[in-house]
This record gives sequence, structure tokens and C-alpha cells, in this order.
Amino acid sequence: ELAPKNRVAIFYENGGPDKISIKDIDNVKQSELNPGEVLVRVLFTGVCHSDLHALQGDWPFPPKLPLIGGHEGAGIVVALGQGASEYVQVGDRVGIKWIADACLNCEYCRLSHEINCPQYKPSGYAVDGTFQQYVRHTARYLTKIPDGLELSQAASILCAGVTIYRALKEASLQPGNWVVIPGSGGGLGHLGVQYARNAGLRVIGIDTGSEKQTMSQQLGCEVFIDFKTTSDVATAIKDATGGIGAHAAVVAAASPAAYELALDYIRPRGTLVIVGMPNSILPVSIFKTVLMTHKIVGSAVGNRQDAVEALEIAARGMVKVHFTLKGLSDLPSVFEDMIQGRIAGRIVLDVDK
Ligand code: 8ID
Ligand code: ZN
Repeated sequence: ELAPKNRVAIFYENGGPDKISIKDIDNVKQSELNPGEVLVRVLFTGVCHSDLHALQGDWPFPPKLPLIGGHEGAGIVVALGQGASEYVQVGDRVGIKWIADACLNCEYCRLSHEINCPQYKPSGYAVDGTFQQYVRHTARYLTKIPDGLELSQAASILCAGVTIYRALKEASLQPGNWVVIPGSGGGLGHLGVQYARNAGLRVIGIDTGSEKQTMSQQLGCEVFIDFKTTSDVATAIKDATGGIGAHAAVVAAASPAAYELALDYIRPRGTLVIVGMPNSILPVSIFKTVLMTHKIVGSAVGNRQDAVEALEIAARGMVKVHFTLKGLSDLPSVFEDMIQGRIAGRIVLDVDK
């Protein structure tokens, strides 16, 4: 028997944290599930900065309204629609990611680039996400969570972890190379430091404040630069890397300034990976890009295999999400803290609290 009610965090218009209401709505009935769909009982969900962009509506394509946000969910399958048992069973521990579904049949999907599928649907953006106790979801796009990885740990691997893991791949680095991670004390960044170290890279973190500095250094940054108190970040990075700059920057900050700086400290043939998503323009010198033979690449979440790999690494204990556990009803204050830049690591919500 499914619970009659579903507790959700919902907003009806874009704006600040005060737009969010926590309420009980009628739960989906088993008979309402479409073929291929399942009902997932979410237990834990991370809060990603993308959820804040969705709330504020500051991206070029605004989200559906009203919206139940969230796209880093870990929970248990509780009901199956017709045919869903081909993919999952009741009781399976599963993860919900940014990509809720894609056609799996177009050229991009065939190449495992589901993020480029014209029909892909983002969770907590185009369809309701994980800031609720029960989510209907296509069975084929869920990710199984490895045994031995707690659901509260798995949650933020499903967006922050996968995204930064894939972004590091896009930087095409070799063990021993230098990578700079602006935003190293944030959700994506603090996981990026660990995935990078795990791949044998040397990491320089950029962020601000003593809490984020300590976290960045404890997780493996050899060098930490506070962008608010360092007058010449580019020179500091060149000094740390034998005078020539880093092999790559993987920018995990929602800040245009972090991007502009990166073009000044990556070495010739270096790569700038665009991950953090301020809605802004990056001025790039055409002349300098040619002279330095720089590469600038965008990276968006990861595919199903990236998710499996990112979770496996976490299950082996090589990467840990450093999170503070709060309740779903705390979501407005969590967004307020995110706006103020007060969150080191991640906030994970217990959706029952
Ligand atoms: O697929 C993608 N590309 C993807 C997936 C998930 C998230 C992109 N994102 C985007 C989010 O939408 C957001 O724009 O990545 C960005 C970072 O998400 P997050 O890690 O969830 O945000 P956070 O926890 O707030 O961390 C951001 C960190 O950046 C620092 C902040 O202090 C914070 O610790 N930061 C800022 I703001 N400006 C900085 C700067 N100039 C900076 N760090 C270095 N230099
Ligand atoms: Zn996210």
C-alpha cells in the first residue's frame, strides 16, 4: 500500500527562498504509473546550486511552473509500472540524476551523449524532482546504488559527483598534471578535488574563507588561493606550477570572474572546462587562444556510465561527500545560505524532516 500523501517542497513562481512552500499533496497511485515508470521513495536529496538557478529563474530557459525541484536523489523503488521490472525491482536502491530521461534512440543517445538528446528531460526543472518523498521516474534511466554506499552519501554523487568526474575527463589530463578547481570548497568543487587526486592529478583550489580553505586542503589541494584576498591569482598559480601555469582549469563556480581569471593561468595547450553556470558571457581573446593553443570545452553532467563509475569510486571510499544533514523544511534557509556563499561542501536533506 502506497502512502496516501506525499510531502513536497514546491514553488509557483520564480524568485527567492520565500517562494518555497512545504506541503502534503495526494500521492500517485500504483494504477496511475505509465508503462516503464516506477515510483521511487526518496530518502535523501542533495541541494545543488542548479536548484537555486531554477528557483531564481536566472537561466535562459526557465523551468516549468509550479516546480518541485531537486535532482540528486537517493531512495528505494516502491512500485512498478508495466514493463519496468526489466530494469529495477521493488526494494532496489536507486539514484535520480539531472537527466530524468532521454529517448535513448537518437544519434546522441546512441553515442551515450544523452545530455544532447533533443528530448531529454531534466529532473527538478522540466519535470518534478527530488524535493519530495515520492517521485515517478522512468525505470530505464535510474542508476542503481552500489551496496555499501549509504544513500545519504550517494545522493550528491548523482549530480555534483558525476558532473565534476565527467568534467575532469573532458580536461584530458595525465597523472602528475596540474588542475585548478575554482569553487573547490563548494558542492561540485570539493568532490572534484577528491576525484582529481584519485586520478593522480595535482590540485590547486580557489575559493574563499577559512572553512572552505581547510576543507580544500584536507581533501588534497596542494595549493589554495583565496580569491577575495589574493590580488594576483594568475601569478600565484604560475609560481606554483614552475612558472608556466596549470594544464587545466575546471571551473565549478557560478562566477564569470572565475572564468576570466582561468584564461590567464592555464598554460599553452591547456584546457578550460566550463561547468559552473552563471548566465553570462565570457570574453575570449581570439589572438591569445591561437597563440596559446588553448581549448575551451563545455561539460554537462555525465552519462549513465559516468554515474556508475562515480558511484563505484565513492563506494570504494576514495571520494566522500562532506555534507551537513538537514530536513526538507529547511530548504528555504539552505538556499539563503547558498546565496550568501556560506555552504562548505554540500547540504543533504532528509525529505521526511
Ligand atoms: O552539468 C553541469 N555543468 C553542472 C552540474 C551541476 C551544477 C553545473 N552546475 C553548476 C551550478 O548550476 C552552479 O552554477 O555549477 C555551479 C556550482 O554548483 P555547486 O557546486 O552546487 O555550487 P556551490 O556549492 O555554491 O559552490 C560554488 C563555489 O564557488 C565559489 C563559492 O564560494 C562556492 O564555494 N566561488 C564563487 I560563487 N566565486 C568564485 C570565484 N570567483 C568561487 N570560487 C573561486 N573563484
Ligand atoms: Zn546539480
